[in-house]
Amino acid sequence: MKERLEQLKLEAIEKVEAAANLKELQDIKVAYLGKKGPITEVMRGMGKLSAEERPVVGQIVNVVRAEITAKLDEMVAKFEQAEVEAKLREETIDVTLPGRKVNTGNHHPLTAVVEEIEDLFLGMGFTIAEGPEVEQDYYNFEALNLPKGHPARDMQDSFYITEDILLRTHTSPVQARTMGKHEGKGPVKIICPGSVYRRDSDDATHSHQFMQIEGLLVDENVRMSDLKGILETFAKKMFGEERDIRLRPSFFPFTEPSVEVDISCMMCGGSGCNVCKKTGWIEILGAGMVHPNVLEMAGFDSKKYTGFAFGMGAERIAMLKYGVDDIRHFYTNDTRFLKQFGRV
Ligand code: 2NL
Repeated sequence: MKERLEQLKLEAIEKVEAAANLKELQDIKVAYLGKKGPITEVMRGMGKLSAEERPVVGQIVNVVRAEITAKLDEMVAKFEQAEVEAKLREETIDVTLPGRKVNTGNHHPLTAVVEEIEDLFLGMGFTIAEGPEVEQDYYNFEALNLPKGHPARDMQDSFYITEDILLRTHTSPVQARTMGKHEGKGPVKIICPGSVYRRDSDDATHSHQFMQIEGLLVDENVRMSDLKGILETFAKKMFGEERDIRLRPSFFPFTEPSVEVDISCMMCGGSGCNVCKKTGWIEILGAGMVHPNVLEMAGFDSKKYTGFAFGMGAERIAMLKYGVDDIRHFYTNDTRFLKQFGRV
């Protein structure tokens, strides 16, 4: 019996040493030390032994069990250690690898320019007013001293929806509506940015849809010199402190007198180049004193109140500021163009 136990022990230890993984070790444990294993069987047969033999064999069984268990534990620990090491190797992070760049968007250049202009006028005490893009004929034309039959409201030039409703051709109707809300009391001091629509063929300098920014100041004692001061500040802030402005006589139905406003060329400083067509000056906007008819139709007493107004195309300002040579770039969404304006 003693030999049988020694034999079993050697056999078990040999198998434990040859085991390839934790699962095999578990199987060996069950096979040799389990209830149905050979060692348990030997113990069951101990009843047949004599009283002298019993403790001797019992002792041997305990030693054999202890030795097999020790060997098993040793091997389990070895496999577990190997498993941890493999896992660590697999999950190594190389912190020196370069990071992956996140694609970030940026403002559309037109949005950036409109916001810059808004901020500038907000800083001078103006507020921002908005209104509908689908507008009534009355606010788009009539209230701006453009009565029926006026050449500027030709069907050819506007997108009409019904006889009485059209896509606004300028943002002036927003100003007419805002003045109306003031019930004849000043001051009104607003800028109106927004999309406008004109039935026109698109080319490098014309777009059937564009962004207009208009400004309006109505109060007692508003004079042309106030307009000039505001526009000079705008020009310098937008195109550089070295800029000068000049006003040339012009005509708009809603202002009298009307002017065209030029800035000294920011390319050549005024000496003459291709951008300013050798004149030293670049036109940036139109303006004037609000026509008395417009004030009266909006409910203001034109003997008591005067006002100035101006209007500019945001695309034109952006083109001059960033040297863009074709207005269509703003609307064709070529990312090669748009990406150049990150963080403006
Ligand atoms: C231009 C010129 C201009 C105005 C817009 C205006 C508005 C009211 C009353 C009087 Cl409610 N005037 N707006 C005045 C002068 C010029 O725009 O070239 N825009 C692109």
